[in-house]
Amino acid sequence: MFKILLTICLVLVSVNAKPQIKEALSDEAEKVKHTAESAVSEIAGVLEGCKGKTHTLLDSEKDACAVLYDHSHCRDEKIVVNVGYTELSFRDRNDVESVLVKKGCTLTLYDEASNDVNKRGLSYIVSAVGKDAAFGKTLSGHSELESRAESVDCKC
Ligand SMILES: [Ca+2]
Ligand SMILES: [Ca+2]
Repeated sequence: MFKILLTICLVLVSVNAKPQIKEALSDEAEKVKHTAESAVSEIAGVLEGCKGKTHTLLDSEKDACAVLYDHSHCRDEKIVVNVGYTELSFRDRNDVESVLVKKGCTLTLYDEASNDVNKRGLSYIVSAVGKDAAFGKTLSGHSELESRAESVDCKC
């Protein structure tokens, strides 16, 4: 879309403008183009946020099992959970939007928190079993418990 507008703009400029104006406009267009390209690569960086993501604690701590993030694409870390069952603090509940699971481990997210597994409601599993690196996933929608998890169970 931007490129089309830019093209139209440049065509109009080249048809009508005097040489000096044409040059000035062309400089402006170059700047706008550069800004737009930076924005595009920044967005791409965010969207690829979980890809190839690592975490020092997942690499160094034997018990560290998964990282929970406040936002999509593994942005804004909330907590690192260890192997076993963890109830999220009230601050972190219904707020997790992406996760990074240590290679060889499996994270189960639950809609509710309860010592009784049958009372935890809907669950969603993110598995990094068979992966050769940590596996990140953006939770998307109701069934993947986007911003809904209140407890997690992590196994390796
Ligand atoms: Ca959030
Ligand atoms: Ca919930």
